Amino acid sequence: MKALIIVDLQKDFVQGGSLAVPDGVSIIRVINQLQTCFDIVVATKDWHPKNHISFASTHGKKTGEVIETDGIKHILWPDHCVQNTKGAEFVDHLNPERIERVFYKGADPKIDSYSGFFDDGRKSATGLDDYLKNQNVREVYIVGLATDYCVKYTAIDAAGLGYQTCVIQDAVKGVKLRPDDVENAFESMKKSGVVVMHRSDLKTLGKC
Ligand code: VGL
Ligand code: ZN
Repeated sequence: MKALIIVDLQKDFVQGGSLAVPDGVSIIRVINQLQTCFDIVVATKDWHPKNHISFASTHGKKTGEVIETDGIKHILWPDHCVQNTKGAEFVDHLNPERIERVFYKGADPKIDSYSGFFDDGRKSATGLDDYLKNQNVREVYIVGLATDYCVKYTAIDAAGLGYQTCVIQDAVKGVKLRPDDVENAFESMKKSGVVVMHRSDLKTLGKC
C-alpha cells in the first residue's frame, strides 16, 4: 500500500498567514491532483497551544532567535497554527474528501514537533506510524509545507521507520530563512535514504 502524507497545508503557512511560506499556494492544485494516485491519503496539522515554546512572543524575543531548553534547540517563530483558530485550518481549495485521518503535532506547550511522527525530543508519537503500519503501508510520498522544516523531518523519520520514502519536489515549498535551506534540506533527506522525485516520475514509474 502506498500513502500520501500531506504535511501542514494550513492557512498560516500560505499567503496572508502569520508564517507564510513563499509561493506556498502554488502546490495546492498539484496536491489535489496527486491524491488520486494513492491508496491512502493522510495529513498532519501543526497544532500549537497559545504560548507555545516555539513562539517568539512566549519569551518576549524576536522571531528567528534560537533558545535551548533541556538540550533541545527551538527556533522562535511568529505565533502560528494556534489550536482551533482560522490559521490552523487547511488552506482554501485543498480537497479534503480523500484525507482519511489528520495527525496533530506540536500540541505540547513545552516542545516543538517538526516531524509528523514524533516530537523533537522523540518522547511521544503522533500515531501516524501505527496507523500506516496497521494499513500495511510500505511506501510513503510526502508533500506540503515546509521543505526545510516539517517536510524534511517527517521524511527523515519515515525513512528511519522503514518506509520507502519519497518527497515530491514540485509539491513542497520551503520557508528559506537562508537562501540555501531548501537545497540543504533535500541533501540531508537524500543522505537519510529519502528519494526526491518529481510528480512526472510517478507516471514514468507506473505509480500513477
Ligand atoms: C513548520 C515552522 C514552525 C512547518 C511548523 O510546518 O514546516 N515550520 N512550525
Ligand atoms: Zn509550528
